[in-house]
Amino acid sequence: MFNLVLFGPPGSGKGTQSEKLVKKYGFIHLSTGNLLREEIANKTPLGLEAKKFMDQGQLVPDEVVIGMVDSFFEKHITAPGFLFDGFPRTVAQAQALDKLLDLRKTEINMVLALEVSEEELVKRLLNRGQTSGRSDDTNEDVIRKRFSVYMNETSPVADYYKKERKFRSVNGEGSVEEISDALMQAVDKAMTFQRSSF
Ligand code: B4P
Repeated sequence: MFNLVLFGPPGSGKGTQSEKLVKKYGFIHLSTGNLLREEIANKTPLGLEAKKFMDQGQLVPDEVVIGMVDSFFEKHITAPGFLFDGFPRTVAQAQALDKLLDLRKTEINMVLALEVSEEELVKRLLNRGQTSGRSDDTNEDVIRKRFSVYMNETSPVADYYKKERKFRSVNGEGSVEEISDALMQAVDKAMTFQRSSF
């Protein structure tokens, strides 16, 4: 089993690149953003609660997100490996994820971070907001708020994985194909290393 975290600020291309990685490696894609948007679309109590935070560019509380991830695992017991997209976003979420994986006798093998400048991120998100209908992408103040939340609450997650020597950065600017080639090279290398160490 190989478990990968795709890490990076809002709009860095996690969703875009996840699709390519899932297609190539057959990972089960776990995007907490997509799961939350599904809850909102279905007007569940969880979705209605989450929407209040998301519309303001805030993170949804850890216990809500962790509970949602736990039930996702229950539905995918025989998964060959997971691609975590937009999760974990806090150190508490990273610790909870380690515990959930430990219970299933597995672990995070690699964290790949997409590096993109803030100006490019704002441009991409405002651009997506014109067509996606996502309320958190249409207002530049909300987008800037999401970046400050990322700096304060999410960037410490990088240090958490750096300590475990699982973290690698990849340039997230360029064409979608250039970036996916770089990500796939890194994954191939880590998978080869994992196989040779057994
Ligand atoms: P997410 O759904 O995770 O979304 P994101 O960070 O905005 O986007 P992503 O990085 O996936 O960007 P994408 O590929 O789509 O989170 C949304 C909200 O949900 C959060 O703000 C938070 O409130 C809540 N949430 C989610 N997970 C949570 C958690 N674990 N804990 C608490 N709260 C949580 O790309 C963006 C745009 O760029 C697209 O339009 C794409 O076409 C374009 N693009 C991609 N690659 C490009 C490239 N190479 N060049 C040019 N454009 C590119």
